[in-house]
Amino acid sequence: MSEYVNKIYEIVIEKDPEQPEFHQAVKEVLESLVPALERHSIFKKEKILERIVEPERVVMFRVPWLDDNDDIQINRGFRVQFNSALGPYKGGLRFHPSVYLGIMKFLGFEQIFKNSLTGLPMGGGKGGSDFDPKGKSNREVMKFCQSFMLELYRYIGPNVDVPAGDIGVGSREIGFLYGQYRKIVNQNDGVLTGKGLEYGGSLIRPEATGYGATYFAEEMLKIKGLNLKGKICTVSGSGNVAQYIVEKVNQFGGKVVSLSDSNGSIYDPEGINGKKYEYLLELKQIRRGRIKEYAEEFNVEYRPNKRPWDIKCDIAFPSATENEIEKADAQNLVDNGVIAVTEGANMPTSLEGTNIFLEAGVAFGPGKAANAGGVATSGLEMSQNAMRLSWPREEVDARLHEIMVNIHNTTYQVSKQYDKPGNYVLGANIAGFLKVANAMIAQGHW
Ligand code: NDP
Ligand code: 2IT
Repeated sequence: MSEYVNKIYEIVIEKDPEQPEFHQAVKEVLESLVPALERHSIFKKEKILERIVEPERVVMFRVPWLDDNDDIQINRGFRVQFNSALGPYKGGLRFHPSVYLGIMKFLGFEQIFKNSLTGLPMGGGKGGSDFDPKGKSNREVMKFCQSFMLELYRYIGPNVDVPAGDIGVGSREIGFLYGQYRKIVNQNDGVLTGKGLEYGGSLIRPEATGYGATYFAEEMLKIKGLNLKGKICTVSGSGNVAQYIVEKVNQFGGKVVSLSDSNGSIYDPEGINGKKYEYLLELKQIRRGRIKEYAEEFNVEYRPNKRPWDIKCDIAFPSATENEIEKADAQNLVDNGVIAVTEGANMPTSLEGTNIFLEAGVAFGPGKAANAGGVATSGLEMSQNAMRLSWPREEVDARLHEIMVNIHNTTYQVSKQYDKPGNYVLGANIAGFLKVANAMIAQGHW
């Protein structure tokens, strides 16, 4: 069976040789699926792998906008509608200069299995642009979002495709995008998630990815007879996901000692909490400043161009971007006695890094399981919009918690069924895949 899987992988590389991030995401999933394909011969016969690695549809478009000097700027926009077997395409929009088709496809591919794991009826998709919001005025960001939506609106809809945020797309951008969508279609149908509370957003959606990743970490620790209390945690990134991991880890009695951005990291051995945490939220959410300012304000170590992975910790939460834990970083973490690694970001660990964690017996929560709380709560936002009501904070949080516990238990059970107890990579890939594959078979060849 592994020969068959290798053949599929070679075809993927041959078709799009310039998309290494997509190859990496496919490789990880395919390798995990080998034992499942041996148990279920129908998937090969139905050519599920050949079908699942090919997006159902890819839209690429020009995004022209006027900057503050009245110069015309041109960016490229994308929406990859990867798989709709389980429901409307669902997944975030990323605005970052590194965005190209290969990044969009890796994220869309991951999203298929992640959304499947949530148990909610959502297919997988992803979109975005190579636009860089950094250093742009509010007005420029609005102009860009309006132009982006002027094209995207044709391809989305509450029963078709429901985008949300990701890197560079937060509540400000979702507001501008939704305002433009409504203006064009004259419908208040909630087509984006992550909306503001005043116009159809859900309580807890901003916090959901970070809270969910922390709930997932707590469940992995529980299996080992441990919990987060008193644990030293390193977190990378300092955006939406990282911020709410810090809050939840503090609530569970752990201590977060690092954060980072694309310029460097900070090390605060006393923990990022209390007034320092409030400062962080203001710095990042309102002033849009750099993490270096935290180090200056509180007189802690700033480490230019350095990731946090050489800092001794019990739990690591990579929550910035893909491949931020490479082989040497993973080895550092293991050598320093890390117990668990929970991926807040999408594919932050390289394949070599992942193997180092798995071989060392580290509890390793892959992104498609550990960070699924964000999209799950987006699913809850869709439900509330459809019913035209809003649930209280406690109710959304309780549902999020229940979903994360279920994802943990499902992935753990599947890892046991396949004789690799505690291998959450295998568990998440097989569990996520089986549901999608069965739904594809049931709906015929298309
Ligand atoms: P934000 O834009 O809010 O924050 C991103 C953070 O990561 C910033 O601190 C940013 O630093 C840093 N970062 C981004 N790119 C790089 C890079 N190339 N190198 C180093 N640091 C980088 O995004 P989110 O917090 O929403 O997303 C973080 C990760 O979580 C992404 O992988 C995303 O796909 C994933 N994710 C997000 C979900 C969500 O609901 N938002 C849900 C599930 C996963 P800087 O400011 O310098 O760019
Ligand atoms: O990667 C992700 O799961 C997200 N960026 C969130 C997607 C969503 O639709 O909420």
